[in-house]
Amino acid sequence: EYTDPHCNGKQVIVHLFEWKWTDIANECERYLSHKGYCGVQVSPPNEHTIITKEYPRPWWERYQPVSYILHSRSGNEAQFKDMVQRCKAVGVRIYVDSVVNHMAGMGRQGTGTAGTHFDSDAYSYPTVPYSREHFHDDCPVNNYGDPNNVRNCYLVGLSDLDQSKEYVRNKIADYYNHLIDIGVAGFRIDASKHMWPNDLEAIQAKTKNVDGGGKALFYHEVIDQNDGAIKVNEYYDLGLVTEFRYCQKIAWGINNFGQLNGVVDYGWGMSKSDRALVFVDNHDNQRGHGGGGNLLTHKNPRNYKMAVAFTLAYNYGFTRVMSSYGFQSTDQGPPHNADYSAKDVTINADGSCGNGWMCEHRWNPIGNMVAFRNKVAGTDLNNWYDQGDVVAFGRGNKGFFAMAKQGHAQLQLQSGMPGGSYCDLVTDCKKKINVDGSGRVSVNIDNNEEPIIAIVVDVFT
Ligand code: AAO
Repeated sequence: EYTDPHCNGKQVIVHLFEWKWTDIANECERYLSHKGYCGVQVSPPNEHTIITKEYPRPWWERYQPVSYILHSRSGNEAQFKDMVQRCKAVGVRIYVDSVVNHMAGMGRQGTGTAGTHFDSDAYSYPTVPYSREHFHDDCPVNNYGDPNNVRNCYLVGLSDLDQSKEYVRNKIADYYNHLIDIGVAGFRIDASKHMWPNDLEAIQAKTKNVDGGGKALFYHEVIDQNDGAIKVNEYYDLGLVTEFRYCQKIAWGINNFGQLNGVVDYGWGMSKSDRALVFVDNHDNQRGHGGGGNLLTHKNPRNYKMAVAFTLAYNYGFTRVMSSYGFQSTDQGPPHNADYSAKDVTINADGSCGNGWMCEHRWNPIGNMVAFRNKVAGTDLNNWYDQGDVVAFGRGNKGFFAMAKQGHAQLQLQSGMPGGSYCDLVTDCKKKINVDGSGRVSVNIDNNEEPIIAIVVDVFT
């Protein structure tokens, strides 16, 4: 695992995609801090375009910056500051999805969510300010085999900033430092693949230390599926890298348990564990927007729960859990009010969410596995077992995990754990599991929607 030094050993962040700042602050206090989540990846907080042309207020309007003013669909600067402080007060960090490769799409102009003006064809962003000399020439990214094309041209027509310019580096670093001053712990770097590592290194060098000392956590979005010129290891010195191949491997593995042993074998060139940001799906590929292939998402809940629970129990990478909203159209923005502001996240009596929010991060096989991953961090994988549709393994002498696609009665296995009666995390402790003095465990896995069991030290009945 990669242990972000600011997370006190906690191992999991959650992407609360398109949530408003007020709802995130509430979720930190009422749920995330109790479950041991390290932090939240929030949607881009900077001023962005207001798009109605192709679709009424698509989610992707937030990936077209107009300025670095902290006023977006999720709220204003005061609400953002309140969220950061309230989450931090309960030990939950905020990681900002930062869009610094580009500004708005060519052919767009008008005012952004903070009411400031822009005109992309004129390269006019007066609020930053950026003008023509701060952008690359307008060529399309159309050859992923050529690093110069990928990094010096326009991704899907988005006006491409030239981060080799000291002025541009300073503007981006100022944005990062403003957020660090507010108390943010790190950043997702959007479209990192489209920026030169040495430019990114120069920008990161200009950032302040975060509270608690040391640099912010930077994790870079680099889609590397072994089919382009740009490789994840080019970014290893800059922080973590998103490992998109894992999304496909875990989907295949859940469809064929025999493939789960050594699921991250390095034959696929996957990021080494201490640099990998690992996830089952993300906001793009859950809707076919990049990093494709056959994937598991909340739309296939039984297999998705097994995939995420396995990912949190396994010993690879620093993990990010996706938290979505229901959608029919792949362009559809968050559940919204008449003015297209995101609807409040409501919490039902059973702990699930209402108003169209999916809240996968609250499902027992996911939310309760965060404590498992935190407790077993640093331990090895042992007692691996996979026969037919059953997979099980231990983590040091701290934890034991098993899943069975058709359920399984009377499974006798070695857990590696001390004897005792343990709470099954997946049933939120309704099921107790005994480990005898020699570490043997006898489990019955029900053939239901969550055919999984997980036990961990310090969580006893
Ligand atoms: C919107 C409109 C556009 C319009 C544009 C500007 O959709 O028609 O031209 O505005 O006006 C998001 C949306 C975009 C949206 C954009 C701006 O997805 O549709 O454009 O906001 O509003 C590449 C990048 C990667 C990027 C991904 C979407 O490398 O960084 O495209 N992701 C991030 C964000 C994303 C956001 C942006 C970047 C822009 O997460 O939400 O876009 O800020 C290959 C390459 C990948 C490449 C994909 C693109 O992947 O390797 O690098 O990602 O193609 O589809 C297999 C292959 C794999 C391949 C994949 C394709 O898996 O193995 O190599 O298939 O799915």
